[in-house]
Amino acid sequence: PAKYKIVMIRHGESEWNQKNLFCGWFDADLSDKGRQEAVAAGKALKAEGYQFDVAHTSVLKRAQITLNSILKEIGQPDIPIEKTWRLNERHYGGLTGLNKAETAAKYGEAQVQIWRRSFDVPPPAMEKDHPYYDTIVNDPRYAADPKPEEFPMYESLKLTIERTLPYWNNVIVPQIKEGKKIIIAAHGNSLRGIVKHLDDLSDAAIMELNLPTGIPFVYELDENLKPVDSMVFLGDEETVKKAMATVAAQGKAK
Ligand code: DG2
Repeated sequence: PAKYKIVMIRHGESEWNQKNLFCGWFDADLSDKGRQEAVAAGKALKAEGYQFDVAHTSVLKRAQITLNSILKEIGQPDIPIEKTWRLNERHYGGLTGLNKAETAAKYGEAQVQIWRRSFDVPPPAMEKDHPYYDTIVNDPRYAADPKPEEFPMYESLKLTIERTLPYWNNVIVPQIKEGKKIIIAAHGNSLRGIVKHLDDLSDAAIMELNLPTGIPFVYELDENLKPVDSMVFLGDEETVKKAMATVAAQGKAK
């Protein structure tokens, strides 16, 4: 039987999602549509009576703004919010800032699919002359953490999971076991990492999963934190399917 419940959400559409650019650690804002998605997510959670004791998010504003807007809608703007780079989006390396469709036209859709969805093939590294290198590497929010030796210049999903799971295991799991009600607002690929872990998906199976922006999903877990119910979206099936297909199609050459 289910003992625990946890809610997760990928941030609403960002300005870079809208422009179809690889975003990674670039701190893009939400688009107007993304802001609306965040409000709608909050209303959907409110309608189902969700309340939380603590929230977890990344250090990137698209996730934080989404979370704040949800907490406002459900009337809980003041609960503790824990922010960590370990929930950041996967670092898209040298692809950061490139248009996904243009990249597919240039390198082929198959290559872009490998960069976006393969489990362990990383994107090319972000070199020092990359237009966003300084903005990201010298961002004061990373002054203490991650340490220079663990600061990524690129990440595959595998590498993303290796830095996200310690946070899940060491910070979130103990809170779940204390009975805390938790919401996580994060990113397409940091959440795919958590989903892969919880559902014990194979490296091949996780390639097929595209998380839609701004639609909350719920896990019900048993006492051993094994899912009793996985990824139940708070949205009608048709809308969720369409939103997932839209994300998948971002890697088409047009
Ligand atoms: C997107 C995900 O991340 O891209 O970095 O471009 O969730 O922060 O919008 P998010 C990005 P894909 O892996 O779906 O291409």
